[in-house]
Amino acid sequence: MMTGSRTRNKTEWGEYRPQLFEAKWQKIWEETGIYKALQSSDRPKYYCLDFFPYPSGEGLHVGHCRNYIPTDLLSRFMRMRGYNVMHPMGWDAFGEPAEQFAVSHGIHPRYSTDMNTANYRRQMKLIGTSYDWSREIDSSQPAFYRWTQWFFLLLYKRGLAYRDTSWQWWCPTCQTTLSSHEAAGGVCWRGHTGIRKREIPAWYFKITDYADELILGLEEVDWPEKIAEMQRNWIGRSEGYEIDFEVVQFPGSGDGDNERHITVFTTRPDTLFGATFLVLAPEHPMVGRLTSPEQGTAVESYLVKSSQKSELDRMITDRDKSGVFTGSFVITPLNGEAIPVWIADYVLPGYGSGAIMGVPAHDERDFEFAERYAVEIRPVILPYDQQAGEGQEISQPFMENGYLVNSGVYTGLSSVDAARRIGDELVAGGIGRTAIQYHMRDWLISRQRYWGTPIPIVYCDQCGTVPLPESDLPVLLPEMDNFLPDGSGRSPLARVPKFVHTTCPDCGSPAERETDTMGGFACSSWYFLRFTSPDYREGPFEPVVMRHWMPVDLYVGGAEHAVLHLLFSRFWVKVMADAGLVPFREPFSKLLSQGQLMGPDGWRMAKSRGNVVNPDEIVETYGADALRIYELFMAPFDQDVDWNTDGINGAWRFLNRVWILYADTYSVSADAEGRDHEIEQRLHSTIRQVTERIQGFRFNTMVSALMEFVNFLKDRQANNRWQTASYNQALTTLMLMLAPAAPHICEELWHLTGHSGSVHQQDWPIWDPELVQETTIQLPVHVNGRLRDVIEIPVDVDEQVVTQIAMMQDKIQPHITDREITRLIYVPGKVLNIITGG
Ligand code: ANZ
Ligand code: ZN
Repeated sequence: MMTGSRTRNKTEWGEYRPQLFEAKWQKIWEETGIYKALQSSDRPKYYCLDFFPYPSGEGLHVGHCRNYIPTDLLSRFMRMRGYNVMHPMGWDAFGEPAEQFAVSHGIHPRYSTDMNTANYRRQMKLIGTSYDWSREIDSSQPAFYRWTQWFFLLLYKRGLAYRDTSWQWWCPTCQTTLSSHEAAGGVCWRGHTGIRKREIPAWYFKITDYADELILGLEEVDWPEKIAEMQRNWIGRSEGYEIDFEVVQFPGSGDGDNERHITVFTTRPDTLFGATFLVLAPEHPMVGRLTSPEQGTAVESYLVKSSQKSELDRMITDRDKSGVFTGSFVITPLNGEAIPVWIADYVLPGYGSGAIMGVPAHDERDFEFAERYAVEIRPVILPYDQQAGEGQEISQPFMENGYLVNSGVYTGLSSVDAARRIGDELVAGGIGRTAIQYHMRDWLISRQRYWGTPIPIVYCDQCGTVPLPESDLPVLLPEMDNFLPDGSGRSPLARVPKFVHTTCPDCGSPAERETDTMGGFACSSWYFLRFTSPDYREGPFEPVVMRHWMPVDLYVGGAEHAVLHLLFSRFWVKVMADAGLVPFREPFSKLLSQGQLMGPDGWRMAKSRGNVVNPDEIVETYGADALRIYELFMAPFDQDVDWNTDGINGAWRFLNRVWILYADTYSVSADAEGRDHEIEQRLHSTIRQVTERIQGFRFNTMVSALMEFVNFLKDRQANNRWQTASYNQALTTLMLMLAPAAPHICEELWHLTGHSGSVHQQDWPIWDPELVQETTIQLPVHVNGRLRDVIEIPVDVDEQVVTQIAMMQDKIQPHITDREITRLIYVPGKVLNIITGG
């Protein structure tokens, strides 16, 4: 029986009460600094990063934990695998949400930000995360934002930051500019009507210069295809032609530039002979010159009407296509036909040349427009299976490939050939050029708000726009009591004379500072570099240390940042690489997005809905380990799932079983003798499963492998076959395998069972291939004697389950649907033969 000095009996051991030891271990881990990443080490490095969180006033809810728990598990696992792991945490503290929170609580954002970060930090510790807190950063601190300003200057020096005055949405109620997304539907995102456009100067970053590389670089990284695809679509690279249409005559007045033609951008030159009208965006510079006196009033009122719509609204395809005729005509190249010029707001000013050729027979929007205004719809491409002349009545545009009709010498060619031939002809004649267009726009960075990084630029009457020298950084955000915007369209900083008035660093004469601040995406575009040397003062990062850690090996966060943060930071890193600052061109080697955790009612957790589950309460009732196990087990990592209280109960019961197992049976391994081959086989199979499932981000099945193993050990105990060295070895190894997922209970057990050091600093167990049982087998499936598929099945399932799995397979289904299954022949583990009748 149980012998040995370190053995305890069950009553001494006590019940599983995580509240008694979780906080204790958290404190010890912090004091002993076991999660500190080493600045230099012979171990291979592993940089595991969570998206930079904005510390909201509401604190963490259990949904956020679905991001932090898996990365924490992985960091712990990699440490045990012998890696020097850096797992840091910091705060994306600047920006409008933080400012809004401060406003609504009547406090200063500095104060509320510090309060909220303290709460986040506390909660993250509460759930047992292993962050290296010595690297904590806060983007709203001068020690951080001076380098954000430094990067602004870098972009400026490289010609990638410029100031431009353009029309932007403005909400008179909020007294600030809005992005086009925030202005969708002509209503402010906060519900205010009466928004209008306002011409405001702003700073832009030239991300479009990197459009091609931002697409190509996606091939180099291990990212979810869904997110890569969103980036490609957002960048929207499109190859086509610019084609010039000669204007017949200019009826209107306007700036007398000598432009004689209108250029359109098209991806479909093969449809040229089907162009029955030309359309200008309302903002097109030639609108005035092309408008005839008779059409003047109609055009004028149309321009006013369309200036009220948001860009998003104009792009939506199912909206009514409205427009107005200018009174002018142009000549279609190659066929010499005169076609009318219209103005319509479904053509956008910022894309291509802001003008299109309308081909209603082959383009959806042109089709709707032509139907509404009774413009001719002339098919020039027919499906291969349709005879020319047949079915002239068109009820919808034909947008596929086909062969050409009504197209002069090109008639009869396939549309693909025709596109090339017509394109070549236009280029040869000097009326066309190949062109590449991108949907992505330059990145507007100016915000007329207080709580952000000041832009390090001054305006001097003598020298114009002057970037500040590095030695003048940081430009400190001035203290302000009332930091609300005042409706002037200028940033609140403009009201601080001591901030605004300065001297020009070039000539010394009086100058004014830029008063806008940068949007928060500037801070998050480089913060991951700062973690490598958070206290470094000579630059944004210490170059040698940065090279050791970067790029980030694993980056985890929500998919909602797919085309914002994840694109902006790739752009900044490419600029840094071109400036020779970093030796890589992609910051995040591997990216993963967790599924969303919905409230118990199936809705997105929101305070207003009252369905937010708070980790504080869960930890208090069940302990942090139960929360962690539940969140890992609830669903595959990337799937959405609802919170369920039964689930957290189940997680607690599992840990309680583990606890009791040790309390009942743990004896010091040195004391028990004898080996048990079956236990060893199960143990090594489990090590393999757990290891491979962690590596594959299959945490839910990783937990189930551990549960099965615990059940197996319980059975052994029930059958009184546990007093062996093998059994004790299994218990010791189980603590190691469970430690990354449930760090507290394992540390407590580690010490209760007489071990020293931290369980988290032990080596990860390795499996002996000779002892690993195959857990699945490949089973050939025949239908009526012919091999149709080979399926993977668990070793120990019965005929009924095997048949069920087999019948669901895509390769089997066609051979059994609508047929009666007359016989099943199953040779266990060897073959399944399905015999059908009829
Ligand atoms: C004639 C045509 C015929 C077109 C046809 C399409 C189909 P992507 O792929 O997005 O680049 N277009 C060009 N500039 C535009 C603008 N500023 N606003 C709105 N639409 C614009 O789309 C390129 C196509 O979008 C172009 O090819 C043009 O319509 C339209 F059967 O030209 B197409
Ligand atoms: Zn000057």
